Amino acid sequence: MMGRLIVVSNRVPSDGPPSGGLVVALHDCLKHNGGVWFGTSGDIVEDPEDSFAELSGDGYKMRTFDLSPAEQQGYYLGYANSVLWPLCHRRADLMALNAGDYDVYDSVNRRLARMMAPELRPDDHIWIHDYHFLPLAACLRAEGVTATIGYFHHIPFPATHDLMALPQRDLFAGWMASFDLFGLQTQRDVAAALEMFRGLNGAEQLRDGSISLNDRRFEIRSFPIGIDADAFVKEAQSTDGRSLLNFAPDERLVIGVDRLDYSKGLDNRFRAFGRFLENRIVDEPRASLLQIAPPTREDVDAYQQIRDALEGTAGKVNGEHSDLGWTPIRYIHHAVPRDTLAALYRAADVGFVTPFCDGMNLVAKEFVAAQDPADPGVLILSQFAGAVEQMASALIVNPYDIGEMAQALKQALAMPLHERQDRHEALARGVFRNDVAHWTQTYLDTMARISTERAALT
Ligand code: ADQ
Repeated sequence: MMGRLIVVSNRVPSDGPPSGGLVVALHDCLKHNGGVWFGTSGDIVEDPEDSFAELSGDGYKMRTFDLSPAEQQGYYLGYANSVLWPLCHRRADLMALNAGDYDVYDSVNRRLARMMAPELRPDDHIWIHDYHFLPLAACLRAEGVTATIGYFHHIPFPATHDLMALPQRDLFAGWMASFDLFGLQTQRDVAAALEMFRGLNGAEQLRDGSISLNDRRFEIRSFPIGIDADAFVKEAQSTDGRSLLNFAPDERLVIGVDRLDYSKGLDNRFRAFGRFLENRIVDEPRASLLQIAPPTREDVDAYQQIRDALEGTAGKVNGEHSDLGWTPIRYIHHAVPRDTLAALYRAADVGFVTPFCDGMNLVAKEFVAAQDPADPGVLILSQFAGAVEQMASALIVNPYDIGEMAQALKQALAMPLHERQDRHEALARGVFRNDVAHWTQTYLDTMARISTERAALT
Protein backbone atom coordinates (compact mmCIF):
# COMPACT_ATOMS: atom_id res chain seq x y z
CA MET A 1 0.00 0.00 0.00
CA MET A 2 1.29 3.47 -0.92
CA GLY A 3 0.31 5.99 1.73
CA ARG A 4 -0.90 5.78 5.29
CA LEU A 5 -4.26 4.33 6.18
CA ILE A 6 -6.58 6.83 7.87
CA VAL A 7 -9.71 5.38 9.46
CA VAL A 8 -12.68 7.45 10.64
CA SER A 9 -15.48 5.84 12.65
CA ASN A 10 -17.91 7.23 15.19
CA ARG A 11 -16.04 5.63 18.09
CA VAL A 12 -12.41 4.60 18.32
CA PRO A 13 -11.45 1.66 20.53
CA SER A 14 -9.78 3.90 23.09
CA ASP A 15 -11.00 2.12 26.22
CA GLY A 16 -9.01 -1.09 26.26
CA PRO A 17 -8.00 -3.80 23.80
CA PRO A 18 -10.08 -3.83 20.60
CA SER A 19 -12.88 -6.39 20.49
CA GLY A 20 -15.48 -7.33 17.91
CA GLY A 21 -14.71 -8.41 14.32
CA LEU A 22 -14.79 -5.04 12.57
CA VAL A 23 -12.80 -3.16 15.20
CA VAL A 24 -10.18 -5.90 15.38
CA ALA A 25 -9.92 -6.01 11.58
CA LEU A 26 -9.41 -2.25 11.32
CA HIS A 27 -6.95 -2.37 14.21
CA ASP A 28 -4.97 -5.11 12.41
CA CYS A 29 -4.86 -3.10 9.17
CA LEU A 30 -3.66 0.01 10.98
CA LYS A 31 -1.10 -1.96 12.93
CA HIS A 32 0.20 -3.46 9.71
CA ASN A 33 0.17 -0.30 7.59
CA GLY A 34 0.63 2.40 10.22
CA GLY A 35 -1.74 5.33 10.22
CA VAL A 36 -4.29 7.21 12.24
CA TRP A 37 -7.76 6.35 13.56
CA PHE A 38 -10.09 9.33 14.11
CA GLY A 39 -13.39 9.29 16.00
CA THR A 40 -15.33 10.64 18.94
CA SER A 41 -14.01 10.01 22.45
CA GLY A 42 -17.38 9.15 23.95
CA ASP A 43 -17.03 12.12 26.34
CA ILE A 44 -19.70 14.80 26.30
CA VAL A 45 -18.27 18.11 27.57
CA GLU A 46 -19.68 21.63 27.79
CA ASP A 47 -17.21 23.40 25.48
CA PRO A 48 -15.31 20.82 23.43
CA GLU A 49 -11.99 22.03 22.12
CA ASP A 50 -11.35 22.24 18.40
CA SER A 51 -8.46 19.82 18.70
CA PHE A 52 -7.83 16.11 19.07
CA ALA A 53 -6.64 14.16 22.07
CA GLU A 54 -3.88 11.83 20.99
CA LEU A 55 -3.73 8.22 22.14
CA SER A 56 -1.32 5.53 21.09
CA GLY A 57 -2.69 2.44 19.42
CA ASP A 58 -0.56 -0.59 18.71
CA GLY A 59 1.69 0.75 15.91
CA TYR A 60 -0.67 3.59 14.98
CA LYS A 61 -2.18 6.74 16.46
CA MET A 62 -5.70 7.42 17.65
CA ARG A 63 -7.13 10.94 17.59
CA THR A 64 -10.34 11.54 19.47
CA PHE A 65 -12.58 14.56 19.83
CA ASP A 66 -15.32 15.35 22.34
CA LEU A 67 -18.91 16.34 21.60
CA SER A 68 -20.94 19.01 23.37
CA PRO A 69 -24.37 18.03 24.79
CA ALA A 70 -25.99 19.87 21.84
CA GLU A 71 -23.81 17.96 19.36
CA GLN A 72 -24.58 14.63 20.99
CA GLN A 73 -28.26 15.48 20.67
CA GLY A 74 -28.33 16.99 17.17
CA TYR A 75 -25.59 15.04 15.41
CA TYR A 76 -25.67 11.60 17.05
CA LEU A 77 -29.09 11.01 18.59
CA GLY A 78 -30.87 13.37 16.23
CA TYR A 79 -29.84 13.41 12.58
CA ALA A 80 -27.73 10.21 12.52
CA ASN A 81 -29.94 7.93 14.59
CA SER A 82 -33.40 9.47 14.33
CA VAL A 83 -33.28 10.50 10.66
CA LEU A 84 -30.65 8.59 8.66
CA TRP A 85 -31.05 5.27 10.51
CA PRO A 86 -34.83 4.99 10.00
CA LEU A 87 -34.50 6.39 6.46
CA CYS A 88 -32.05 3.66 5.51
CA HIS A 89 -34.12 0.95 7.21
CA ARG A 90 -37.30 1.63 5.20
CA ARG A 91 -38.88 3.44 8.15
CA ALA A 92 -39.16 6.98 6.83
CA ASP A 93 -42.33 7.16 8.98
CA LEU A 94 -40.11 7.13 12.08
CA MET A 95 -37.87 9.99 10.97
CA ALA A 96 -37.84 12.73 13.62
CA LEU A 97 -37.23 15.81 11.49
CA ASN A 98 -36.35 18.28 14.21
CA ALA A 99 -35.38 21.71 13.01
CA GLY A 100 -31.72 22.31 13.60
CA ASP A 101 -30.50 18.70 13.90
CA TYR A 102 -29.17 18.66 10.36
CA ASP A 103 -27.24 21.90 10.97
CA VAL A 104 -25.56 20.33 13.99
CA TYR A 105 -24.77 17.13 12.04
CA ASP A 106 -23.29 19.25 9.27
CA SER A 107 -21.30 21.38 11.69
CA VAL A 108 -19.80 18.33 13.47
CA ASN A 109 -18.68 16.98 10.08
CA ARG A 110 -17.23 20.39 9.15
CA ARG A 111 -15.46 20.71 12.48
CA LEU A 112 -13.95 17.25 12.11
CA ALA A 113 -12.82 18.02 8.54
CA ARG A 114 -11.26 21.29 9.68
CA MET A 115 -9.35 19.52 12.44
CA MET A 116 -8.30 16.58 10.24
CA ALA A 117 -7.21 18.46 7.11
CA PRO A 118 -3.86 19.78 8.42
CA GLU A 119 -2.88 16.25 9.43
CA LEU A 120 -3.59 14.62 6.07
CA ARG A 121 -1.20 13.94 3.20
CA PRO A 122 -2.07 13.66 -0.51
CA ASP A 123 -1.07 9.99 -0.67
CA ASP A 124 -3.15 8.95 2.36
CA HIS A 125 -5.98 6.46 1.91
CA ILE A 126 -8.86 7.66 4.06
CA TRP A 127 -11.52 5.09 4.97
CA ILE A 128 -14.64 6.59 6.54
CA HIS A 129 -17.26 4.39 8.21
CA ASP A 130 -20.97 4.81 8.33
CA TYR A 131 -23.84 7.25 8.19
CA HIS A 132 -22.53 9.56 10.90
CA PHE A 133 -20.08 10.89 8.32
CA LEU A 134 -21.90 10.98 4.98
CA PRO A 135 -20.90 14.65 4.31
CA LEU A 136 -17.33 14.24 5.59
CA ALA A 137 -15.63 13.78 2.20
CA ALA A 138 -17.42 16.88 0.85
CA CYS A 139 -16.24 18.79 3.94
CA LEU A 140 -12.67 17.48 3.53
CA ARG A 141 -12.66 18.45 -0.17
CA ALA A 142 -13.78 21.94 0.86
CA GLU A 143 -10.72 22.06 3.12
CA GLY A 144 -8.53 21.24 0.09
CA VAL A 145 -7.95 17.53 0.82
CA THR A 146 -7.04 15.68 -2.40
CA ALA A 147 -6.26 12.24 -0.93
CA THR A 148 -8.23 9.15 -1.98
CA ILE A 149 -11.31 8.89 0.22
CA GLY A 150 -13.40 5.75 0.60
CA TYR A 151 -16.60 5.23 2.57
CA PHE A 152 -18.40 2.13 3.78
CA HIS A 153 -22.12 2.21 4.50
CA HIS A 154 -22.78 -0.53 7.08
CA ILE A 155 -26.55 -0.19 6.81
CA PRO A 156 -28.88 -0.53 3.80
CA PHE A 157 -28.93 2.10 1.08
CA PRO A 158 -32.23 4.00 1.25
CA ALA A 159 -34.97 3.35 -1.29
CA THR A 160 -35.28 6.17 -3.84
CA HIS A 161 -38.89 6.70 -2.77
CA ASP A 162 -37.87 7.11 0.90
CA LEU A 163 -35.05 9.49 0.02
CA MET A 164 -37.66 11.90 -1.29
CA ALA A 165 -38.78 12.33 2.32
CA LEU A 166 -35.33 13.55 3.38
CA PRO A 167 -35.21 17.36 3.46
CA GLN A 168 -31.52 17.17 2.44
CA ARG A 169 -32.21 14.81 -0.50
CA ASP A 170 -30.59 17.23 -2.96
CA LEU A 171 -27.32 17.04 -1.05
CA PHE A 172 -27.14 13.24 -0.85
CA ALA A 173 -25.67 12.61 -4.33
CA GLY A 174 -23.05 15.32 -3.83
CA TRP A 175 -21.99 13.79 -0.51
CA MET A 176 -21.55 10.44 -2.24
CA ALA A 177 -19.69 11.87 -5.23
CA SER A 178 -17.11 13.53 -2.98
CA PHE A 179 -15.80 10.07 -2.09
CA ASP A 180 -13.73 8.09 -4.60
CA LEU A 181 -15.23 4.78 -3.52
CA PHE A 182 -18.67 4.36 -1.99
CA GLY A 183 -18.86 0.87 -0.46
CA LEU A 184 -22.15 -0.91 0.22
CA GLN A 185 -22.95 -4.28 1.71
CA THR A 186 -24.90 -5.95 -1.09
CA GLN A 187 -25.71 -6.01 -4.79
CA ARG A 188 -29.22 -5.00 -3.81
CA ASP A 189 -27.82 -1.84 -2.19
CA VAL A 190 -25.71 -1.07 -5.27
CA ALA A 191 -28.83 -1.41 -7.43
CA ALA A 192 -30.70 1.03 -5.16
CA ALA A 193 -27.83 3.54 -5.31
CA LEU A 194 -27.58 3.28 -9.10
CA GLU A 195 -31.32 3.76 -9.38
CA MET A 196 -30.97 7.02 -7.49
CA PHE A 197 -28.28 8.25 -9.89
CA ARG A 198 -30.21 7.14 -12.98
CA GLY A 199 -32.88 9.70 -12.27
CA LEU A 200 -30.46 12.51 -11.48
CA ASN A 201 -29.64 15.48 -13.71
CA GLY A 202 -25.93 15.70 -14.50
CA ALA A 203 -25.19 12.13 -13.41
CA GLU A 204 -23.92 9.50 -15.81
CA GLN A 205 -22.96 5.87 -15.39
CA LEU A 206 -19.72 5.35 -17.33
CA ARG A 207 -18.71 2.21 -19.21
CA ASP A 208 -16.36 1.03 -16.50
CA GLY A 209 -19.24 1.13 -14.00
CA SER A 210 -18.14 4.34 -12.29
CA ILE A 211 -20.44 7.33 -11.89
CA SER A 212 -19.70 10.84 -13.00
CA LEU A 213 -21.48 13.75 -11.38
CA ASN A 214 -20.49 17.28 -12.37
CA ASP A 215 -16.70 17.38 -12.01
CA ARG A 216 -16.41 14.23 -9.87
CA ARG A 217 -16.02 10.61 -10.83
CA PHE A 218 -16.40 7.84 -8.28
CA GLU A 219 -17.26 4.16 -7.89
CA ILE A 220 -20.12 2.42 -6.09
CA ARG A 221 -19.32 -1.21 -5.24
CA SER A 222 -20.50 -3.90 -2.86
CA PHE A 223 -18.19 -5.38 -0.20
CA PRO A 224 -20.20 -7.82 1.96
CA ILE A 225 -18.71 -7.64 5.44
CA GLY A 226 -17.66 -10.84 7.22
CA ILE A 227 -16.64 -11.93 10.72
CA ASP A 228 -13.41 -13.22 12.23
CA ALA A 229 -14.65 -16.77 11.77
CA ASP A 230 -11.56 -18.55 13.14
CA ALA A 231 -11.64 -16.56 16.37
CA PHE A 232 -15.33 -17.33 16.69
CA VAL A 233 -14.77 -21.08 16.41
CA LYS A 234 -12.25 -20.94 19.24
CA GLU A 235 -14.63 -18.94 21.43
CA ALA A 236 -17.52 -21.27 20.65
CA GLN A 237 -15.51 -24.27 21.79
CA SER A 238 -14.32 -22.67 25.03
CA THR A 239 -17.44 -23.49 27.07
CA ASP A 240 -20.30 -25.98 26.87
CA GLY A 241 -23.19 -23.62 26.13
CA ARG A 242 -25.85 -26.00 27.44
CA SER A 243 -24.17 -26.05 30.83
CA LEU A 244 -24.96 -22.33 31.09
CA LEU A 245 -28.69 -22.99 30.70
CA ASN A 246 -31.11 -24.60 33.05
CA PHE A 247 -32.54 -26.81 30.31
CA ALA A 248 -34.15 -30.26 30.34
CA PRO A 249 -31.88 -32.81 28.60
CA ASP A 250 -34.11 -33.11 25.52
CA GLU A 251 -35.17 -29.44 25.43
CA ARG A 252 -34.43 -27.77 22.08
CA LEU A 253 -32.90 -24.29 21.90
CA VAL A 254 -33.79 -21.55 19.43
CA ILE A 255 -31.57 -18.49 19.76
CA GLY A 256 -31.96 -14.85 18.75
CA VAL A 257 -29.27 -12.20 19.34
CA ASP A 258 -29.82 -8.59 18.34
CA ARG A 259 -29.49 -5.05 19.51
CA LEU A 260 -32.96 -3.99 20.59
CA ASP A 261 -33.90 -2.16 17.39
CA TYR A 262 -37.13 -1.82 15.40
CA SER A 263 -35.32 -3.00 12.27
CA LYS A 264 -34.65 -6.42 13.79
CA GLY A 265 -38.24 -7.71 13.65
CA LEU A 266 -38.26 -8.95 17.24
CA ASP A 267 -41.97 -8.65 17.94
CA ASN A 268 -42.86 -10.73 14.87
CA ARG A 269 -40.19 -13.24 15.86
CA PHE A 270 -41.82 -13.69 19.28
CA ARG A 271 -45.24 -13.98 17.69
CA ALA A 272 -43.93 -16.59 15.23
CA PHE A 273 -42.50 -18.54 18.14
CA GLY A 274 -45.90 -18.32 19.85
CA ARG A 275 -47.61 -19.62 16.67
CA PHE A 276 -45.11 -22.47 16.51
CA LEU A 277 -45.97 -23.39 20.12
CA GLU A 278 -49.70 -23.29 19.36
CA ASN A 279 -49.21 -25.80 16.55
CA ARG A 280 -46.89 -28.01 18.53
CA ILE A 281 -47.75 -31.64 19.03
CA VAL A 282 -47.81 -32.33 22.75
CA ASP A 283 -45.35 -35.25 22.74
CA GLU A 284 -42.66 -33.37 20.84
CA PRO A 285 -39.60 -32.24 22.81
CA ARG A 286 -39.98 -28.73 24.10
CA ALA A 287 -38.27 -25.89 22.28
CA SER A 288 -37.42 -22.64 24.07
CA LEU A 289 -36.48 -19.31 22.54
CA LEU A 290 -33.52 -17.56 24.16
CA GLN A 291 -33.52 -13.95 22.99
CA ILE A 292 -30.54 -11.81 23.93
CA ALA A 293 -31.30 -8.17 23.11
CA PRO A 294 -29.39 -5.43 24.92
CA PRO A 295 -31.10 -2.04 24.70
CA THR A 296 -29.35 0.60 22.59
CA ARG A 297 -29.98 4.30 21.93
CA GLU A 298 -32.42 4.49 24.80
CA ASP A 299 -32.41 8.29 24.51
CA VAL A 300 -34.16 8.00 21.15
CA ASP A 301 -37.96 7.94 21.50
CA ALA A 302 -38.62 5.14 19.00
CA TYR A 303 -36.43 2.79 21.06
CA GLN A 304 -38.31 3.25 24.30
CA GLN A 305 -41.45 1.81 22.78
CA ILE A 306 -39.87 -1.40 21.47
CA ARG A 307 -38.98 -2.73 24.88
CA ASP A 308 -42.54 -2.36 26.16
CA ALA A 309 -44.03 -3.96 23.06
CA LEU A 310 -41.66 -6.88 23.25
CA GLU A 311 -42.19 -7.49 26.92
CA GLY A 312 -45.93 -7.51 26.23
CA THR A 313 -45.61 -10.14 23.50
CA ALA A 314 -43.18 -12.29 25.50
CA GLY A 315 -45.53 -12.09 28.51
CA LYS A 316 -48.50 -13.13 26.38
CA VAL A 317 -46.71 -16.11 24.81
CA ASN A 318 -45.26 -17.20 28.13
CA GLY A 319 -48.63 -16.73 29.86
CA GLU A 320 -50.28 -19.05 27.35
CA HIS A 321 -47.64 -21.74 27.16
CA SER A 322 -45.55 -21.81 30.37
CA ASP A 323 -46.03 -24.44 33.01
CA LEU A 324 -44.51 -24.85 36.46
CA GLY A 325 -41.17 -26.06 35.12
CA TRP A 326 -40.90 -24.24 31.80
CA THR A 327 -40.80 -20.70 30.41
CA PRO A 328 -40.76 -20.86 26.60
CA ILE A 329 -39.33 -17.38 25.89
CA ARG A 330 -36.31 -16.30 27.92
CA TYR A 331 -35.52 -12.74 27.21
CA ILE A 332 -32.22 -11.22 28.34
CA HIS A 333 -31.84 -7.44 28.18
CA HIS A 334 -28.10 -7.06 28.44
CA ALA A 335 -24.94 -7.76 26.47
CA VAL A 336 -23.18 -11.04 27.18
CA PRO A 337 -19.45 -11.70 26.75
CA ARG A 338 -18.51 -12.85 23.26
CA ASP A 339 -17.26 -16.27 24.34
CA THR A 340 -20.56 -16.92 26.18
CA LEU A 341 -22.47 -15.80 23.11
CA ALA A 342 -20.42 -18.08 20.86
CA ALA A 343 -20.96 -21.05 23.18
CA LEU A 344 -24.72 -20.40 23.24
CA TYR A 345 -24.85 -20.28 19.43
CA ARG A 346 -23.09 -23.62 19.33
CA ALA A 347 -25.53 -25.12 21.82
CA ALA A 348 -28.54 -23.92 19.81
CA ASP A 349 -30.56 -26.08 17.43
CA VAL A 350 -31.81 -23.05 15.50
CA GLY A 351 -30.47 -19.54 14.87
CA PHE A 352 -33.55 -17.34 14.37
CA VAL A 353 -32.48 -14.19 12.46
CA THR A 354 -35.51 -12.31 11.19
CA PRO A 355 -34.84 -8.58 10.61
CA PHE A 356 -37.21 -6.49 8.52
CA CYS A 357 -34.20 -4.71 7.12
CA ASP A 358 -30.48 -5.16 7.84
CA GLY A 359 -27.28 -4.08 6.11
CA MET A 360 -25.67 -7.48 6.53
CA ASN A 361 -26.40 -9.11 9.93
CA LEU A 362 -23.29 -10.56 11.48
CA VAL A 363 -25.23 -12.71 13.92
CA ALA A 364 -26.21 -15.02 11.03
CA LYS A 365 -22.54 -15.51 10.19
CA GLU A 366 -21.49 -15.92 13.83
CA PHE A 367 -24.16 -18.58 14.34
CA VAL A 368 -22.86 -20.58 11.38
CA ALA A 369 -19.20 -20.26 12.41
CA ALA A 370 -19.99 -21.45 15.93
CA GLN A 371 -21.70 -24.70 14.91
CA ASP A 372 -20.29 -28.19 15.36
CA PRO A 373 -20.03 -29.42 11.72
CA ALA A 374 -20.83 -32.97 12.86
CA ASP A 375 -24.15 -31.92 14.39
CA PRO A 376 -24.93 -28.39 13.21
CA GLY A 377 -27.90 -26.22 14.04
CA VAL A 378 -30.11 -24.69 11.36
CA LEU A 379 -30.08 -21.02 10.37
CA ILE A 380 -33.45 -19.37 9.69
CA LEU A 381 -32.74 -16.10 7.89
CA SER A 382 -34.89 -13.19 6.78
CA GLN A 383 -35.03 -12.45 3.08
CA PHE A 384 -34.36 -8.81 4.05
CA ALA A 385 -30.99 -9.33 5.76
CA GLY A 386 -28.08 -8.37 3.50
CA ALA A 387 -26.51 -11.71 4.48
CA VAL A 388 -29.12 -13.53 2.40
CA GLU A 389 -27.18 -12.81 -0.81
CA GLN A 390 -24.39 -15.06 0.45
CA MET A 391 -26.40 -17.47 2.58
CA ALA A 392 -28.89 -19.10 0.25
CA SER A 393 -28.57 -22.45 2.07
CA ALA A 394 -30.31 -21.08 5.15
CA LEU A 395 -34.08 -21.51 5.55
CA ILE A 396 -35.13 -18.17 4.07
CA VAL A 397 -38.26 -16.56 5.52
CA ASN A 398 -40.41 -13.49 5.09
CA PRO A 399 -40.30 -11.74 8.50
CA TYR A 400 -43.77 -10.27 7.94
CA ASP A 401 -45.30 -13.73 7.57
CA ILE A 402 -45.82 -15.16 11.06
CA GLY A 403 -47.20 -18.48 9.74
CA GLU A 404 -44.25 -19.01 7.41
CA MET A 405 -41.75 -18.35 10.21
CA ALA A 406 -43.59 -20.74 12.54
CA GLN A 407 -43.49 -23.39 9.81
CA ALA A 408 -39.75 -22.78 9.28
CA LEU A 409 -39.16 -23.39 13.00
CA LYS A 410 -40.98 -26.70 12.74
CA GLN A 411 -38.99 -27.64 9.64
CA ALA A 412 -35.67 -26.64 11.23
CA LEU A 413 -36.28 -28.60 14.41
CA ALA A 414 -37.28 -31.70 12.45
CA MET A 415 -34.51 -31.46 9.84
CA PRO A 416 -32.56 -34.70 9.37
CA LEU A 417 -28.84 -34.69 10.17
CA HIS A 418 -27.64 -35.07 6.56
CA GLU A 419 -29.64 -32.04 5.40
CA ARG A 420 -28.40 -29.97 8.34
CA GLN A 421 -24.84 -30.97 7.49
CA ASP A 422 -25.24 -30.17 3.78
CA ARG A 423 -26.73 -26.77 4.45
CA HIS A 424 -24.16 -25.98 7.11
CA GLU A 425 -21.25 -26.98 4.91
CA ALA A 426 -22.40 -24.63 2.14
CA LEU A 427 -22.96 -21.77 4.59
CA ALA A 428 -19.70 -22.29 6.48
CA ARG A 429 -17.67 -22.31 3.24
CA GLY A 430 -18.83 -18.75 2.53
CA VAL A 431 -18.46 -17.52 6.11
CA PHE A 432 -14.86 -18.76 6.43
CA ARG A 433 -13.79 -17.73 2.93
CA ASN A 434 -15.36 -14.27 3.02
CA ASP A 435 -14.24 -13.35 6.50
CA VAL A 436 -13.54 -9.88 7.83
CA ALA A 437 -9.86 -9.98 6.81
CA HIS A 438 -10.97 -10.73 3.23
CA TRP A 439 -13.39 -7.81 3.45
CA THR A 440 -10.80 -5.25 4.59
CA GLN A 441 -8.26 -6.51 2.06
CA THR A 442 -10.72 -6.34 -0.84
CA TYR A 443 -11.83 -2.85 0.13
CA LEU A 444 -8.30 -1.52 0.60
CA ASP A 445 -7.10 -3.16 -2.66
CA THR A 446 -9.93 -1.42 -4.51
CA MET A 447 -9.01 1.90 -2.92
CA ALA A 448 -5.36 1.36 -3.88
CA ARG A 449 -6.38 0.62 -7.49
CA ILE A 450 -8.51 3.76 -7.65
CA SER A 451 -5.71 5.82 -6.17
CA THR A 452 -3.24 4.51 -8.78
CA GLU A 453 -5.72 5.30 -11.57
CA ARG A 454 -6.28 8.81 -10.22
CA ALA A 455 -2.52 9.39 -10.04
CA ALA A 456 -2.14 8.26 -13.68
CA LEU A 457 -4.76 10.80 -14.79
CA THR A 458 -2.99 13.76 -13.20
P1 ADQ B 1 -25.72 -4.11 13.95
O1 ADQ B 1 -27.03 -3.50 13.62
O2 ADQ B 1 -25.23 -3.89 15.33
O3 ADQ B 1 -24.57 -3.68 12.94
P2 ADQ B 1 -25.11 -7.02 13.46
O4 ADQ B 1 -24.47 -7.11 12.13
O5 ADQ B 1 -26.01 -8.16 13.74
O6 ADQ B 1 -25.97 -5.70 13.67
O7 ADQ B 1 -23.97 -6.98 14.54
C1 ADQ B 1 -24.27 -7.03 15.89
C2 ADQ B 1 -23.02 -7.45 16.65
O8 ADQ B 1 -23.24 -7.21 18.03
C3 ADQ B 1 -22.73 -8.93 16.48
O9 ADQ B 1 -21.34 -9.11 16.41
C4 ADQ B 1 -23.30 -9.53 17.75
O10 ADQ B 1 -22.63 -10.68 18.19
C5 ADQ B 1 -23.12 -8.42 18.75
N1 ADQ B 1 -24.18 -8.50 19.76
C6 ADQ B 1 -25.49 -8.32 19.56
N2 ADQ B 1 -26.17 -8.52 20.72
C7 ADQ B 1 -25.25 -8.82 21.65
C8 ADQ B 1 -25.30 -9.15 23.03
N3 ADQ B 1 -26.45 -9.21 23.71
N4 ADQ B 1 -24.16 -9.38 23.68
C9 ADQ B 1 -22.99 -9.34 23.02
N5 ADQ B 1 -22.88 -9.06 21.71
C10 ADQ B 1 -23.99 -8.80 21.04
C11 ADQ B 1 -24.49 -2.83 11.79
C12 ADQ B 1 -25.52 -3.07 10.69
C13 ADQ B 1 -25.47 -4.53 10.26
C14 ADQ B 1 -24.06 -4.88 9.79
C15 ADQ B 1 -23.04 -4.47 10.83
C16 ADQ B 1 -21.61 -4.63 10.31
O11 ADQ B 1 -26.82 -2.73 11.15
O12 ADQ B 1 -26.40 -4.78 9.23
O13 ADQ B 1 -23.98 -6.29 9.59
O14 ADQ B 1 -23.19 -3.11 11.20
O15 ADQ B 1 -21.39 -3.97 9.10
